[in-house]
Amino acid sequence: MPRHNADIAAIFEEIANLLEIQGANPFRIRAYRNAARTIGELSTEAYVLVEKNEDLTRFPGIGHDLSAKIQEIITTGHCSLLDRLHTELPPAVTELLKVPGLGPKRVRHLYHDLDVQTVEQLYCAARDGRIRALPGFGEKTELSILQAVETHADQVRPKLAVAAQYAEALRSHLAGVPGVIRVTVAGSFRRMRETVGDLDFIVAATPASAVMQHFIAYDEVAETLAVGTTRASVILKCGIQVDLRIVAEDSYGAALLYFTGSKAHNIAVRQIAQKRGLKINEYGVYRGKTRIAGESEESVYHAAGLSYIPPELRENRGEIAMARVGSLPRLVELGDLRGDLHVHTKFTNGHNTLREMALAGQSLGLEYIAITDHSRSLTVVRGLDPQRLARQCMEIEALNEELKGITLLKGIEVDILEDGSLDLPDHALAQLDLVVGAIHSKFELSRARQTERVLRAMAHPHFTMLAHPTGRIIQERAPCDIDMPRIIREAGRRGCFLELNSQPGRLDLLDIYCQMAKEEGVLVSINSGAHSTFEFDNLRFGIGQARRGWLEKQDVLNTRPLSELRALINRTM
Ligand code: DGT
Ligand code: CA
Ligand code: CA
Repeated sequence: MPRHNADIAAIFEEIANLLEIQGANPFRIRAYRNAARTIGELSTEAYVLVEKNEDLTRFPGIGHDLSAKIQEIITTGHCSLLDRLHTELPPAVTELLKVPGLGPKRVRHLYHDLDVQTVEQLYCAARDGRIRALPGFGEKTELSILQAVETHADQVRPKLAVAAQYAEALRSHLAGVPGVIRVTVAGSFRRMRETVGDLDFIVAATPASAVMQHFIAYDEVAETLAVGTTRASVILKCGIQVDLRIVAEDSYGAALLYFTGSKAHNIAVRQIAQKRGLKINEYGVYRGKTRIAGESEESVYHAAGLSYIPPELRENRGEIAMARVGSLPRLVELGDLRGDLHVHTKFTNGHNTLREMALAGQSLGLEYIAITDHSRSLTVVRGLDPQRLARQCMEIEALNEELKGITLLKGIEVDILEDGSLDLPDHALAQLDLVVGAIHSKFELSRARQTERVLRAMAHPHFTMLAHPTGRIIQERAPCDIDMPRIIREAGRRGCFLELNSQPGRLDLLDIYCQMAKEEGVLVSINSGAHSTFEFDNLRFGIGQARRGWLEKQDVLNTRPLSELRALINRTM
């Protein structure tokens, strides 16, 4: 069983952490962190690339040494460097780094001075007052460690895109078992929540099928928590729990509906059915003892007098009332997208050339992509100054002359500076088809100042779209404190747009704000923010978030054909 990208990234990340705790050379540590990021963001599995004999060193930050390590992990499942580090430091110490406020230096002290190796030991040491005496800690730090450990427990939900790697592999494993008729990953995964607690598999199989044995014997299973004839729970090696339910074919719909949830949605549907004298459970819909529905989800909803409700809407946020009167939205689909309005290239921190990105977009069936590299104040990625931007524009024009079937739009992801001004002069912005503004610094400003900052940027006559509007990174950085309802209204007034960035760690605009944008008539652009040709694939996660936000095709800017798009982004103010 080959290792997934998320596994490889996790190994590199762990190496970086262990090296950091050991006080190794910072360049060496950074090399592993960069490699973890590169591999983690690839949407094509590295083992597929290796099978095709693709040269991994063409990815930035992957030299011969790291490429060899990737191959080692793929073929053996191990990394000898990590194995060696584990003999020098207990693996659990890296867990300590996840506790907010603990960096490698502090972890080094905790380990060497107090022999603290696990989060539990950390908790005990803090509670016993042993930590305050360590150099660089003190009583206040001890208290905040105690509080951090107490809240640490709910930080472990994997991101949807990470869960997807494991879910899809296990899904095809089970689908190949003789006697298996259908397999669906239900639960929050099917509802496309941005993180998932566990994976809920529903399998329809013939009575003779050995699907349960195949599930337990799956070689990514680390531990079996419970196993019966129709249900089981296991923990995968990556730490994700999987619950399995095996059902008869004629109960498949009822089981799927039940285990897709959400719980609040299920309860509300059941109450409606009760008023019609019906009982719904995971086996079907019953009037008295007679089963009247259950083979498909549609049949269950119809029995309750509801139209079919797509999984992403099943959060009891008003979808049931709409299904009753048959006026649910027709949610946007991946195939509706005509273009992508946020794409990076080698000019800054992207991995591919303009041409490579254009061809990749075209092969996905896109009609246009906007090139939006970073602006100069982001020096770490060599952000564009006016001269380099002008050069990029010339290259884009030349490519547009040459390429058929795909159009590159000239854009920029311009930094919104602390005072709300844009990071490039007007004459540089004026030559562009669109200006995507984004915050990459000063996330901690007060609500009033942060809101003013963005409003001022949007008031700029060349401003087209606000990228990843809240700035949150899942489990890393909270959304910045900003008056989103006001930003959304102002975008509507000024004819600006909001991005829904599809990167798995962003998924920003958040679903609730998508709904708000829709109500205000502000179009949302579902963009990949791709840094390589492989990241266009992330658009499906952006689509998931948009669907959770009730967006329809007409609510999404980049479902428009190019000619209509041009009219919309051409601000005449
Ligand atoms: P997660 O795993 O925390 O991301 O969220 P879910 O929604 O996948 O929750 P999970 O795995 O606990 O259960 C899967 C579905 O099973 C859930 O969405 C609804 C259904 N379910 C679980 N427990 C109950 C329950 O006590 N009552 C009802 N009505 N449904 C339940
Ligand atoms: Ca679940
Ligand atoms: Ca579950």
